[in-house]
Amino acid sequence: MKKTIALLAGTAFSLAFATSAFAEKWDMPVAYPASNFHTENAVAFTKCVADGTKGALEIVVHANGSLFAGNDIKRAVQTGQAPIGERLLSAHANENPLFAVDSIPFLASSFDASDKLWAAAIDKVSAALEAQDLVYVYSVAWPPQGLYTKKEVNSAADLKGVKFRAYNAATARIAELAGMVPVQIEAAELSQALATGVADSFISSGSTGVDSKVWESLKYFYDVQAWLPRNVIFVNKGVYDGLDDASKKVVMDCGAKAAETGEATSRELTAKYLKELAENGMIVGDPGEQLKSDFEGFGATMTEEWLAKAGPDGKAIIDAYKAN
Ligand code: PCA
Repeated sequence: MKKTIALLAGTAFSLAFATSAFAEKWDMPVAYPASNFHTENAVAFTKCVADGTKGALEIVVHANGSLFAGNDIKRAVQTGQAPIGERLLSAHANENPLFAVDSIPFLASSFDASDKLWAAAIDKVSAALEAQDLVYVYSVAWPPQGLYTKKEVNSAADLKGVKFRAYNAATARIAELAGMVPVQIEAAELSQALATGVADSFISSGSTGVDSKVWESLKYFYDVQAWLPRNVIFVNKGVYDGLDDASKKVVMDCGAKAAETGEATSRELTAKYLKELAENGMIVGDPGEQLKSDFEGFGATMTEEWLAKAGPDGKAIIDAYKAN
């Protein structure tokens, strides 16, 4: 009996300690599955923060749009419903064209170019986020974007009338330029959309193709390498301002580390994902000359359109990018 009481007392003590060890707990909604490299990287970020704050700040990642659907995450963090979150920023280009600087076809189509472009854009993008009560923590680029189709495609003309899954305004615009029919679908619903014929084509990375096992519905992947969109991690400004200086520094230092390790992983996995698509029966290869030049034409049109929308800030970013 005595022993039981001692044991119970011990459990109560450790429970009390465990709950008081974390002075603050943040839920972190993300849109992609737990096994996705961005999500794994976000979890590593949360460990870094827990370690750095000696347990004073616990961040819990909620994968696959389970807490908020992808398209709702940014608003949830802006309004304080979630203190921190990860979102594909270009999906919010309707709020500010600067958010889509990473999704202009063929402007920056390698990791090195993507880094250069982001370095040119980051101050203005951060300021735009700050104006929406969001504090930028870090971002990681997806692998280069290619075209998934059911049938062989040699030119944009072959895409006419195809139902196309878009994930942002830029992908919807490409669909429009190619005479396809765009439908906006989150990655979490992609497998379902392909299986039920809601979409027969999309543009994304090998990463999302593997996550969604697209070989179950589609046959071809054309490695167009059109751009590298970014997931951005941000904190609600009021919540961030409420942290003490030491904790703020931990969050930012861990963010800088996550940006680095996340990109290293993204680079390293790019070829592996394409191999996995091929191993599962997909035909993976470069786009033919005509398809490539058709896409480059869309890129030229969309660069003009973006510059017209993004005004002097957009031009300053592109000029700085090209000057380096
Ligand atoms: N995967 C995400 C965005 C870019 C990518 O490679 C998606 O398809 O939703």
